[in-house]
Amino acid sequence: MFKLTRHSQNPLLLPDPTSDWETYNVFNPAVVYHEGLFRMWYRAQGLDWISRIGYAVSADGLRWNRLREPVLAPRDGTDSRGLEDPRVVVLDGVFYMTYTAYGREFAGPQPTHAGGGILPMVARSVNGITWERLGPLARGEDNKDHVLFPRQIGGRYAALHRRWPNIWLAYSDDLRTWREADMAQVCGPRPENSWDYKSVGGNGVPIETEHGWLTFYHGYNAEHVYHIGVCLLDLDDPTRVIRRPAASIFWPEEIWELRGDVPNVVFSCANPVVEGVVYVYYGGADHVIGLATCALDDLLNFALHTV
Ligand code: BMA
Repeated sequence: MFKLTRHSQNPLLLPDPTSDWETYNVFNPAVVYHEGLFRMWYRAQGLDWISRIGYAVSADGLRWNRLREPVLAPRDGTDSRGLEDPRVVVLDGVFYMTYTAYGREFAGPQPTHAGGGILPMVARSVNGITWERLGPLARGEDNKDHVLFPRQIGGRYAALHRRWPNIWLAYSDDLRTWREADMAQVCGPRPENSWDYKSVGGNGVPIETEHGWLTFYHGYNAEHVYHIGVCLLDLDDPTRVIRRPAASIFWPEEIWELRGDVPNVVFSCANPVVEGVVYVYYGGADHVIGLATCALDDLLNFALHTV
C-alpha cells in the first residue's frame, strides 16, 4: 500500500471571516514553485458565494502571505457565477492558468449546469497577478479539470481535460484554438466498487519522469467520496496509459476532509516537485486547504510496479 503523508500543520489555509470574498471557503489551489518561491492561486468563496481566485506566496510552502484582493473575479456572463479550480504551469517563464468559468450564459440548447454553463478557460500572466484570458478549450459541454502539460509535446501545447466522466487529451498550436480533431480520450472510470467508479478527472500538472508523465487524478464512487490516484502516461503520446494502479493513494480521513461545505472531498489541483518531494496541495471538503507529501521516487516506484 502507498499513501501520501499529511503535513502536521494542516490545514494550512483557512477562510478569513474578516474578508467579504473569502469568508466561507478557500480550497482547490494551484501551486507553482518558481524562482525560489511557492506561489498559490486558490479558489475562494465569500458572502455572495461566488468563486474568485486569490493569490498567496510562501518561502517554505507552509506559511502563506495572501494578497488582500482576488487576482481573478467575474467579468461577464460567462463567469458571473464564479471562477473555479485553478491549475497553473510555467511555460517559457510565463504563468498559464486553466480554470473553470461558471456563468449564467450557456452555449447549446440547454444549461449544462444549474442556472448556466461552464467553460474550461485558459489565461496567461507574466507576474501572477494580472491575468489575460485567452479563451476556452471547449464550448457547450460539461468540460473542466483541464490542465496544461509543462512543455510542448510533438511541437504542440497539450492539455488534459474532462468530458464527463472521462479524462481526455487535447492539443493546440497557440493555446487559443483547440480542434476537435486534436482531442482523444485517455481513460475513464473503472468497474463497480472501485474508488473511481463514477467519474475521473485530472489533478495538478503532470510530472515528467524518464518512465512517462506521472499524472495525479481524482475519482469518486457511488457514495461521492473523492479519492486521489496516479497513473503513468506515455511521454510522446499521453493518450497511452502505461500504468494505472488500482489502489488510490489518498482519501478523506480528517474531520476537515469528511465535513465542510461538501463532505468527503480531497480535491487537488497542484503537485509541484521541490527537491525530490511531491507537494500535493488540496481542498478539504471544499472548505480549507491542506498539504500531503511523498518522495517522488517512491511514488514512481508505486506507479511502475503496482497493478
Ligand atoms: C467538482 C469541482 C470541485 C469540487 C468537487 C467536490 O465538481 O467543482 O471544485 O471540489 O466537485 O465538490
